[in-house]
Amino acid sequence: MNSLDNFARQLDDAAHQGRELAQIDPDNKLSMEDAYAIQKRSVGLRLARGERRVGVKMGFTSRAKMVQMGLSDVVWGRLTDAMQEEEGGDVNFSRYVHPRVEPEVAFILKKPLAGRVTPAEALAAVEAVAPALEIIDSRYRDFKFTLPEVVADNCSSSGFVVGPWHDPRTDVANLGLVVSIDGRPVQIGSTASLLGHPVRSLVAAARLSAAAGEPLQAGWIVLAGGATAAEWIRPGQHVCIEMQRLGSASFHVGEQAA
Ligand code: OOG
Ligand code: MG
Repeated sequence: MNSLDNFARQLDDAAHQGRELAQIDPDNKLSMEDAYAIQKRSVGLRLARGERRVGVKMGFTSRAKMVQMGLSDVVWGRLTDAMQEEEGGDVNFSRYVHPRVEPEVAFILKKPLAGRVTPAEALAAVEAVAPALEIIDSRYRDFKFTLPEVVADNCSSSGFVVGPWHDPRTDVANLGLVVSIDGRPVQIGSTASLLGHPVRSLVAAARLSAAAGEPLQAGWIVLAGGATAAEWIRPGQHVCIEMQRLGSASFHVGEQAA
C-alpha cells in the first residue's frame, strides 16, 4: 500500500469510527495534489461500502471561515448520501468526533455543469436553492490542521441538513441568516459573505470538479460554504438556521449512545 492509500485508510477509519487521529503531515510534506488524491481515495472507500456520491461542498468561501480556521484558499470536498441527515430529525452524536455546525446555501442541479462557466450559466443549471446546515467534523485532534491535511480529510465533511427547496430564480445575493442553538441566536450573517454572492461558489465548484475529472452532475447538491464561523454542538441541543426568503432548517442532536 503506498502512503496515499495509507493516509486515506487512516482518515476513513477515523471518520467511520467517529474517533480522532493525530495530524498526518507534521513536517508539511504533503502537496495539495497529494491531499486531493488522498481525499479521492478515502471517499472511494466510502463508495466501496455502498455510499453514493451526491455532490460537492465548498470550503473557506467566506472571510468568517478563513479567519476562524486561519486558512485562506477555497477548497472542496465530496458529499455522499450517508452524510445527509434528516431535516428536523435527530442526528446521532456518537457518529461524530467533535462536530461543529455552520450555515450554508445549498444548490441542486438540473443539468451537468462543468469547467469555466459564468454566474448566469451556473444559475441556469440550478433546479432549486435551499438553506442548509453543514455539520463539519475534522478527524484531527483539536480540529487543528494545515490546508493539505484538511483537504485530505475531505474538508471535514461529515453531515448536512437541507431545508425547503425554492425556485432557482430566488435572488440569493444578500439574504440575512441566523443560526440558533436552543432558541438562542449564536451566529448572524448574510449569504453575501460567500465570495460576495453564493453563485460564485457554484462557479468555483464547476471549475474545480471538472478539473478533477468529476464534473458536477444533474441531481447533485453543491454546498456553497459556511457563511459564518462554525459553532460546537452537543447532545440535547436543537440547532436551527433561518434564512431570509428561504425559510429554515433544523436538527436535534441526539444523546450520546452509551
Ligand atoms: C474545513 C471545512 C470548511 C466551509 O464551509 O468553509 C467548510 C473546516 O472548517 O473544518 O466546510
Ligand atoms: Mg462548510
